[in-house]
Amino acid sequence: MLYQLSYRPTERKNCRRFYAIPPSPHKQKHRASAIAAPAVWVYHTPRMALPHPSDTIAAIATAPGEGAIAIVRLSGPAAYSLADRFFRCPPPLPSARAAGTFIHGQFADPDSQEVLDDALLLIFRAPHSYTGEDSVEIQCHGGSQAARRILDALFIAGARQAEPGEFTKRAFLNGKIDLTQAEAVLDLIHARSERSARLATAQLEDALGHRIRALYGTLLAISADIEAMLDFPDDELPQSIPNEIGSRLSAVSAEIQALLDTWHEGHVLREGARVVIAGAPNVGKSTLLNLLAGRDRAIVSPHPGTTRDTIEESVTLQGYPMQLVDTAGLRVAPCEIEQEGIRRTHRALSQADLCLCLVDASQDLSAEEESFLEAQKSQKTLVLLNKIDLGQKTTAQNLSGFESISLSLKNEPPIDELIEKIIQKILHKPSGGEHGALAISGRHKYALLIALEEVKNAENRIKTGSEADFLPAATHAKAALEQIGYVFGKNCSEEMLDAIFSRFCVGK
Ligand SMILES: Nc1nc2c(ncn2[C@@H]2O[C@H](COP(=O)(O)OP(=O)(O)OP(=O)(O)O)[C@@H](O)[C@H]2O)c(=O)[nH]1
Ligand SMILES: [Mg+2]
Repeated sequence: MLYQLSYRPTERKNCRRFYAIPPSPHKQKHRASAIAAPAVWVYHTPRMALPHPSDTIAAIATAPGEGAIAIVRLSGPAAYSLADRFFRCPPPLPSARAAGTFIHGQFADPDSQEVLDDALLLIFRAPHSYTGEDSVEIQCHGGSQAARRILDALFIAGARQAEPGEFTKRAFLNGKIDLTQAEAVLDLIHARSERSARLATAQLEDALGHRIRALYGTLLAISADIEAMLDFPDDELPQSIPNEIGSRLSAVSAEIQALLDTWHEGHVLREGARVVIAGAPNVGKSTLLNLLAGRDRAIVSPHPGTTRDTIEESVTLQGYPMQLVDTAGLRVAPCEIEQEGIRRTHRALSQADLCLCLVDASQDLSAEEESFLEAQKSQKTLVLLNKIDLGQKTTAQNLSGFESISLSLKNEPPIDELIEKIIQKILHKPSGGEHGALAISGRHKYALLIALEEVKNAENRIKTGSEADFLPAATHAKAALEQIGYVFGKNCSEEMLDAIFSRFCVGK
């Protein structure tokens, strides 16, 4: 029931407005005119119970190894009492200090009086902390011992080792961030390029969550209006209402599709793209790998069959992380080693986000090249017509159905144009298309694909204008809402959250 969603007028900052039809069953005329009238505010973040709300958790937040400082995090109801017990400093006690205060002192065992380290203590007060709970951070000397000893002392005094991602999970469960923002924390830690980091930061700033929650709010309002239509006697419902709701559902589909279109970019920025360089022997594959890698990674020689194994190289092209894979030339191979290399080429091609198919354009296409290109028609492929300094017998006209670039990798190749084309092909972007500041992940894509299907089903039902179709339409709209809710973390199961947060490191 819509009106049972939690209503928190005092926390409007965290609320989203949505529209619904008033619930009175006796005022049908009023209800018809009230479609799209403002009704209630819905709190957008989940209010699940913490798995162990009384636990105070602790962990080392800095990476293992030698470094200038290490940080121990402590969060939960006993954070201040533990700080008071262990941290020796001039009065007042840490618990009496203001939030945001840094205190210099000594972390010492209160029983043995042994000083474990000279340290700084930083105070955070609920709800204005990372987790939303009372927390402290202890900055001690780096290396393997100081932080470990402090942590062990906290464990003996009753704190518990934090699970991977538990600080961020608490932030999510306490309503500090939504699930897209929690995932952005992980994206930022794993960012492989500046562009990946920029995407993660934008998501952390709520760019994606804001849009998804707006979508949820819009669909929630539509869903409420479909429910209200169910109470109308068939002959009294003006056809304009199903038509209007159908158009609003169509706008929701378009918004979901627009979000789905950002997946390619998100996939490349998060996981990197696999770009496989393939073609006949001696066409210049290794030359291309070396050019894009900016170093002599693979052996280049005029002897066909030089590269026999796959050779991988990580590069970042215009901020997009990529794994380049040079391969053995495709031909009927004379020896077993080369045959195995060609098998590996086919395996690499089956996992590729893009195939760069090189052709010696100074020659006609061979029968093998034609059949290889035929097989590549269903894959994302960019053909590079190389060696045009030696003349050009194969041109773009010989390659119907493929995008191609004519070049000479030996003589001032148009490297910027080539890289731009590679990125366009991988991202599914038209020439000159903008690269967005928002991109969904595989998890979001999965939920949004189901949501899109459900919204389209709801739209098809509503547009019939038949009363018998309204209930199925309402069911489809609800199913879509559930999926969109999963994206920002509404009503997620404990298993779903565990699967997400277990990918975090301990201390985050
Ligand atoms: N003239 C000319 N020669 C080129 C060009 N690109 C590459 N080559 C030469 O072609 C030969 C083969 O180049 P590679 O990069 O080893 O070719 P490959 O496709 O990796 O060959 P395999 O590993 O044997 O399959 C080398 O002598 C290169 O210098 C080009 O644009 N023009
Ligand atoms: Mg080679």
